[in-house]
Amino acid sequence: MTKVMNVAMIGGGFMGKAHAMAYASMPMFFWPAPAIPHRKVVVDVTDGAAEEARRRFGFDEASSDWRSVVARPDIDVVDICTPNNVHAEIAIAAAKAGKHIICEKPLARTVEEARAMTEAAKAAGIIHMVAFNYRRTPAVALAKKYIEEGRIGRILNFRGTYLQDWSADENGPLSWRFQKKIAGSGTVGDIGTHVVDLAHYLVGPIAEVIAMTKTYVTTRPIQQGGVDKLGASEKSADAERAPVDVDDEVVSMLRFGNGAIGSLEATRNAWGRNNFITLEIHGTKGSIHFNYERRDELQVMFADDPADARGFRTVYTGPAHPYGGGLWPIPGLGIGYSETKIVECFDLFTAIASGKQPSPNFEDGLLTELVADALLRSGETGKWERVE
Ligand code: 4PW
Repeated sequence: MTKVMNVAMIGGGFMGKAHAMAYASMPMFFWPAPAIPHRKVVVDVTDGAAEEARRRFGFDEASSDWRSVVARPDIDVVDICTPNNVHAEIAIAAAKAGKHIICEKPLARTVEEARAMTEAAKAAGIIHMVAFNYRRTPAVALAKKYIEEGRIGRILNFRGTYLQDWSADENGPLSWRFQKKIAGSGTVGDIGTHVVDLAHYLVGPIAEVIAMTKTYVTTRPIQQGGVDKLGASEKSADAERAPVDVDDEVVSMLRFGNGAIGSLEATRNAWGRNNFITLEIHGTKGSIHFNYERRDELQVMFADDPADARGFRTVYTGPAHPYGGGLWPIPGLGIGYSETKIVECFDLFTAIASGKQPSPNFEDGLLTELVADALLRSGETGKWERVE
């Protein structure tokens, strides 16, 4: 009989929605499932918000007290879907209580917090995961497979971008994502870290970076109401404004430990770009290109194709590709954001069932934080900074 495991989800906002859908759907896709996640308790900041999340997301119970919930003996997995400022405190308490943990990205606000979380998780011997979901897109996992098989040879260059426009409007409110004390950093932590995770997954550890960081919108209207809706939040040119103390954009060059070079750009101020994660990887025997806005597709070029047939071809991911057995039966039916979260959930419970750490786990999340820290430092110094 497949084991049922009780989940306590802390945070019932945007990520809570994505994770709750994954808990419900994962066994419908991946069967037999490694375990059946049971939506036991959802926690939010007030009793009212928690109760609303309970009804909406299908949990048995609601609570506004995460401390008592993570200590409950009937909870197997703690899922941290909160803003970044409480990741460390919740994760360390959950680890001490012996719970498996999935934590939304970035792992923490600072390297120090990420290190403390990693040490607590390792000391507790629990399974831990950071929710960098984009590497779970089947086309990205297929790129990884081609690279591991040597199909594009030795990697020479990685170009990664993550471009959005939801913060380009200067009257978008000063949500937690623009406050260093809550978010840790701006674009670098929020979306740049996704590119770092993809670079580490596909190429290997980044050893050194040089970066420019820039804050374009230096004050924003104070947010009315507590809910962060990214670009869909209400805008008000007349509201009182307060300073933004995080970066809007990062443009950088990378040196990888294995000798590859590359670049990373991330911004939330690029009008017309939505979830424009692009990867282009050049190797000695071919190239790979991926654009998340066309996430069913992987563009590949193999240099040993006959000269008259050389060029990028489009592979539509489906049953023949990573995770294909659990997802949809023919290529092109459509991979979405939800599917990446369902695959993430499958990998988490597979790790719990097997006792083998998944990737990215907290150690990988800490490495990503070290790169984020180097990018921010280089943005200040204008010099190459080592990832220490
Ligand atoms: O992690 C990212 C965010 O914080 C995301 O995947 C997209 O951009 C959605 O919200 C923000």
